[in-house]
Parts: sequence; structure tokens; C-alpha cells
Amino acid sequence: MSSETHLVAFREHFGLEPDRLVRAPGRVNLIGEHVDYAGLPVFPMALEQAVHVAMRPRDDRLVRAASSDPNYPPREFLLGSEIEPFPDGDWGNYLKAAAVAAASRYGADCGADLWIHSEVPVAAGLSSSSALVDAILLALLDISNIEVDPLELATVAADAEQYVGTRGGGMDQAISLCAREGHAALIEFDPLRVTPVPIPGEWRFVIADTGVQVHKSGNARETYNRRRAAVEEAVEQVGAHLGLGEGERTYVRLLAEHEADELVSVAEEVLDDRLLARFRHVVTEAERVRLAEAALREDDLEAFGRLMDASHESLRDDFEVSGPELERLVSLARGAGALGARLTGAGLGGCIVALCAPDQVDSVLEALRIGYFVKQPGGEAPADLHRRLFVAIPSAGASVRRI
Ligand code: NG1
Repeated sequence: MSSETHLVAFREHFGLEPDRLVRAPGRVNLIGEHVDYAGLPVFPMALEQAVHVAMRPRDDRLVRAASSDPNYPPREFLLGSEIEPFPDGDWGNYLKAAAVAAASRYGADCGADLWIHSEVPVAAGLSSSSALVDAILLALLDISNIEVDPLELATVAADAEQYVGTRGGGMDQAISLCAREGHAALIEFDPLRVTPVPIPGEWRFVIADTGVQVHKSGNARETYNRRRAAVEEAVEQVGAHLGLGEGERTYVRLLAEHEADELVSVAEEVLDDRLLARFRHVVTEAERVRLAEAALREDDLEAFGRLMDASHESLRDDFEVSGPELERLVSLARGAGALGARLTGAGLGGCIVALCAPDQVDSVLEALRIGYFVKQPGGEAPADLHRRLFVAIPSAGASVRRI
């Protein structure tokens, strides 16, 4: 959708002219899954697909928001540092999450009319929710003439999103706010650091969406929070066994002092099977992120692909967040010559990402189209196929533009 269309839609809805536009991109995580909330590095890139918000300040504290997607009916509320949530699972809570942070952290006090259009597939593991929170946060700050460094804002936005009840990590907000065009980014936490790494011109990341939606403020919240609790419980037990005091039992500390396989051997003595599996995923994934960064810098497609495959196996077997549709897409992509393929995002549904050399892209896209999206021989692919199957373009982070 062009910016002109946003302006027209805003005018039609609110009967006024918008005066600025925000763009906040979704992201695909290349590797480093379910480790951000353990404080460990992750390696995503921002997508071209973004949340766009056309807006205009108001002279009161009302926030009125409408969306181009009829599944998300208009919402309004008063801006303030404490805002009563809408009922559980309501999309408006993402707006309120941003509003509470803008008001309580930065004193934003100017209401706004907001018209939202998202190109990021919803609940598909491409971070549509964080892109929305980031976009609204930027919008409300800009409207109150408050400028904040993107790195600082990323930490604030990650805390803000906890308002919806999912105990997410900080990856999505960091990449959406701080990405550089043509680059992936190594993101480290406590304190947050974002290191852009250029993506070599020959690398192609194909994304395919199962269509199984994973609503982290709804159906998937408990599973996600349970995984995080297990990850935290495991490091407590292993850390205590290794003689670390309370407050020292972190994955970062353990991995600074031990190799992943040593830690797994220790964990085998201490943890029950379920916690052991979750712990093994986290520490081996941390090692894969380190190796993947080196592989990208060395332009070693094959090595990166093997690490993606290993990440997927670990997420499926130890973290138990794959599913039949994700397995089908991963196996089709690999069968058609992808160098690596894995589920991306929280899992349980959502998308896969597959790494290809340029001459494999067409056959991988075709295998996915025929094998997954066209339901029967001679059948038609769904009309929204271009949104569910595409080659990712590494894009820049969020921005505000005056009209
Ligand atoms: P998705 O489901 O891709 O939006 C979630 C978390 C991330 C991270 C990944 C798993 C939120 C906002 N995002 O991402 O922080 O933990 O799962 O690696 O909760």
C-alpha cells in the first residue's frame, strides 16, 4: 500500500488530514530462537513488510486508532501512565502497552488519531505485535515532540509489551527500531547492543507461512510463558549445582565459563528430562548463534545453512515448538535444495525461513507453492500467496516522516 493510500484512508476515517507517517518493520529471526529472554544473543533481520501508521495530533489526551484490517475494530482510550487494559486478547492492548510507556517513561501527554495498516502477517512469528507497539510508541512520542535514542527505546518497548501478559524477550523491538538496510544484526542484551552484519549479495532467505496463527496474547501465551519459566528454572538449578550464588545463575555467566557440551553434562546430573531438554536447546542454540555470525561474516552459506537445520532440530526435539505444518514446509524447502531451513519466531505455527543460493530460489519457491499452498493437483494457490511465500529483503529500522 502506498503512502498516498494511507493518507486517503486516514482522511476517509477521521475526516481530517494526517501530518506524519511512521513505519516500523517486522522481522525474521535467522537464528537464536527462544534465547533472548535467557539474555543470550540472537541474529534477526528486519523485513521490508512493516506496520505503517498515518497520524495527527489532537488537542486532548484521547488516542483514537483504526486499522485497515476489519478484524481489528476501532479502539479509543485516554493517554496516561496507568491505563486499564481492554479484555484479555484484545488487539487494543498493544496500543495501550505503547501508550502507557510513552506517558510513564517520557511524559507524553498529547492524544492522537492513528490509522494503522500492517503488511506483516499477523501471529506468524514475524513480529507483527512488536512492530505495532514500536510504531505506536514512536507515533505518540513524536506527536509530543519527544525524541529518544532507538537503542534506549528498544529496551523501553520490550518492557512495554509485557503489558499484554506475554513475558517476551527483547529481540523484536531491538531489530525493528535499530536495523540497518541490507544487514542482519547480532543483538546482545544487558546492556542492549545491536551490531549490524552485512548480508552478502548472493544470500536469499525464503519465508513461508504455515497459516497456523500463534497469538501470543491469546492461545500461545501460556505455552510461551511456560517455556520461559522452564528455561529460568533450569539455569537456577544448574547454576546452584555449580556453586554460583543467587543472582549469578545466568546463561551468560555459565557460557562465559564453560562450553555448551560441558554444561549439558552437568545438567544431565541435575535436571529432570523436560528441563534438561529445554536447557540443552538454549546452550546449544547460543553456540550456533556464535558460529552463524562467523559464517555470515565469512560468506559461508553452507555452514550457515547447517546451523539453521541444527537449530530447527533442537527446537523440534528439545524445545517442542514445531508442528506438522512447520515440518512439512521445512522438509519441502530442504528437498528442493535449500541449504538450511528452520521454524522462525516462537514456533507452534507461523513461518519457516530457508536459506538459498540465488539459483535455488525458484525451485524452493515452486516446491513450497505446489507442495503446501496448492491443496490439490491442478488447484489454485491462495490469493494471498505473495504475503505467505516470499524472499525476505533486509530493510532499515523504524522511522517517522513528516508530510
Ligand atoms: P515471535 O513469536 O516471533 O513474535 C517471540 C518473542 C521473542 C522471542 C521469540 C522466540 C515477543 C514479543 N516476542 O517472537 O522475544 O522470544 O518468540 O525466539 O514475545
